[in-house]
Amino acid sequence: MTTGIGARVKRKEDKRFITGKGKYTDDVRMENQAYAAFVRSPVAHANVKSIDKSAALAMEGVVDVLDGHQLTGDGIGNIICGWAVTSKDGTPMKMGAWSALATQKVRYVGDAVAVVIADTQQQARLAAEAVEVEYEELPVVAFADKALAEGAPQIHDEAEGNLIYDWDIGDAAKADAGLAAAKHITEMEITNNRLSPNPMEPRSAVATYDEAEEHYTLYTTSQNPHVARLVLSAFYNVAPEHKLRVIAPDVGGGFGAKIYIYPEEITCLWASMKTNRSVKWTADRSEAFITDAHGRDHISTAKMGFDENGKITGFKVDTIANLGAYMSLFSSSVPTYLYATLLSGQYDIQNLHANVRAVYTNTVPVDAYRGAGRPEACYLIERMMETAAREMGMKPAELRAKNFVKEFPHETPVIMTYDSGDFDANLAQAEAAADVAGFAKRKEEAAKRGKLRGLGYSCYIEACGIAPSAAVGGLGAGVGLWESAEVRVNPVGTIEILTGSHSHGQGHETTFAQIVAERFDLPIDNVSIVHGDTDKVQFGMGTYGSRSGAVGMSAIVKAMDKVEAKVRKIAAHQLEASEDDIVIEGGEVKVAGTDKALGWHEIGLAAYTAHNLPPDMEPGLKESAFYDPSNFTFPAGTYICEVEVDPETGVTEVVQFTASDDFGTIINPMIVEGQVHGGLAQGIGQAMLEQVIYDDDGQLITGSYMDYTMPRAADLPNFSVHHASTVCPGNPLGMKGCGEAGAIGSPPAVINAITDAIGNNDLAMPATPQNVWNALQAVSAAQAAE
Ligand code: MCN
Repeated sequence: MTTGIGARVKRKEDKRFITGKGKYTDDVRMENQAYAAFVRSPVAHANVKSIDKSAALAMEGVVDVLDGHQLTGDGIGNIICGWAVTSKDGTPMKMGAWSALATQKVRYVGDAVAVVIADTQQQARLAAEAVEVEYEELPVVAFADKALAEGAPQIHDEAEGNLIYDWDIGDAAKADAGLAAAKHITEMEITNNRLSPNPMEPRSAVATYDEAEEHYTLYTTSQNPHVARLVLSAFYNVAPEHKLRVIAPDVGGGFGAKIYIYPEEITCLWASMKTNRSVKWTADRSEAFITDAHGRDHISTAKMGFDENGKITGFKVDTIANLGAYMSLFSSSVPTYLYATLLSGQYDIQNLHANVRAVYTNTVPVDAYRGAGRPEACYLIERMMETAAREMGMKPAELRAKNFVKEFPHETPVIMTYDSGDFDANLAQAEAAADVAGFAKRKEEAAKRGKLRGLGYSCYIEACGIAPSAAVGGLGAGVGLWESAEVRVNPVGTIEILTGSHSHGQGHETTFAQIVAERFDLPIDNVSIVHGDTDKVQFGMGTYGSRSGAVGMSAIVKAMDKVEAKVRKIAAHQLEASEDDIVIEGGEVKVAGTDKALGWHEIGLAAYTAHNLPPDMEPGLKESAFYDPSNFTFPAGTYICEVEVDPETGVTEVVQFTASDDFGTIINPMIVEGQVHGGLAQGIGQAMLEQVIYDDDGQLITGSYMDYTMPRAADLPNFSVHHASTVCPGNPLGMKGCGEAGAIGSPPAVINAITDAIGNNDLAMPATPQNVWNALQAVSAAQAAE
């Protein structure tokens, strides 16, 4: 069986995962290990008047109780936001201070004020409850629109009226003119529900301080251990970089929530030095709900104008984005450069303007969650397109196709340059696979069973593999967005790939090995992938924004180019041939057209024995590369959802879901389909079930799986997943990212299908039976009033 590009190779890593042999952070047991339990605010906004540790300190097993004054007193820095966004009036974003342990004020339920270190987890948790904190409660605001209202409680002194920035993109005058010239205008208010990421493995940290070496080691659930080390060192002053090792071992899902360096990791590292004990902390599920960064939470109004032929004349969007109580690491970029820049969708829109106001509220910080900004953009534009088509009496697919971008590269008015795509091909493939032609019959049949059947589209485009570094730097990014790789050919010819990417479910150990096995025509088991340890791997940027394929694998290709060049030189020298005549195949390095050959392992050995290398050649066979892409990649596709609604109860079933995606060159179709399945499950979860709910006091109502509804297998149909790809011109493999597409493209398809079924375009996510039933009642009431 071939294991190269395009092969459905079974995931190498699954043997350890499905036999329970994965090694996760919580599996790490250190000598002399103690446990941390955080003392968290039970109220959403308060001054901290006093902390009485005496009862806790007297309890059995308690090593110490540490607070924010001690932490800041030791010079531990405030938590940073890594992307500077400038308001349209030229002022910088207004960021309030965030200390890992709050000193004077708490700003959300769950904000930590102290940490207990004890011999056992149970002792630490019991003692945390015995720490007496006196809070002077302050008025609370938990909702984005209310946070901007006059007289709303002030959350940070630095951000007057809770406004972090008021930013815009595009041309307002042109968008207004486009709307003024329109024959038809569709206007909508659209909310994007707040979500909790819920990776299967909760966040965890094990920190160890070696007093003799003045060295720290942190095992943690991170998607980017190198960036974690950099930030922990450069900004949080935990330790200089060369005195800090960060290891992200097996990580059980991240979905964005494990990009950030949270208060808990900082505190555990510092506490390990303070107590001279290894300190372990693992969130339980309730703690995860109140500490993991949430996602989405937008309120938008949008107007889209069309001419008499259905061509878009202008598009205007006004969005309020809730960033929670503090600005998390990439929070500022999500509703700006990852959202508004995608509002052109798959369409040729000349006149577009978006305004975004980001606000503080007394809620958990909000940051990137699978898709990050792009699902919000896709949801908005695809709900608008479907609604507009209905209002104008056009077929939704026809309206979209009329406005599709057809030529590439295409520059949008919101700074993106789409490099490739064939949107018509994806639409046609999805329509055929979904049997759209047979829908009317299925609807009729459903009606006989008393069910309302609906069909909804979503034609999504997204941008991933965020790049190039110089361009994103110009937009305010605090980091470069390249990736690094090292290819080590061992003396016996086996190969280790050291990558700055981090796999936490995406199957890198398989796909990365596939491109190496193909390139050097070797068995895939001769290749291993090393990642997630700052002591082993050179600096890298980590995994998020579906970048590991397009960026991480491109760095490997670059390093392989260098290895191959050296291999050719060694072989040409030893076989007395021209480098141009050397071919690498079947585990050998040969001279084309002759029987002269060396085994691949002989080349490896020759490089390290160095007995017979070309003059001036250095021994060894190891090369590294840094790859900075020239552009984002633009995965796109069409999703079609079919639902059945029970009009008596509002209960809705997704009966069919069809996807046609363009991911460029596909390395492993099985892994890619798995990625799409996972993304679809999360997107359908957002559309149908999931929502983080706060009450007016900032108390989290959905703090457990009793209240926060995750999608289960029974809630989902068998997905019908297809590919119609165009090659990405921006990277050597021609790949586009696939890790987020499902979550980005699916929510509008679901809601468009339900609104089609019930005959009411006004339906918010999640489409719970109650919401759907209410929307149905509104239709009946309107009919009765006519
Ligand atoms: N791939 C491929 N062919 C392509 C594109 C990708 O074979 N044309 C393969 C890649 O080699 C890789 C996988 O598909 O094995 C995903 O690649 P890519 O789209 O580059 O995404 P990343 O590896 O960078 O993963 C990040 C992405 C994001 S941003 C989120 S969020 C997410 C996701 O991946 N979180 C996940 N998928 C997840 N899957 C799991 N199981 N767990 C998560 O936390």
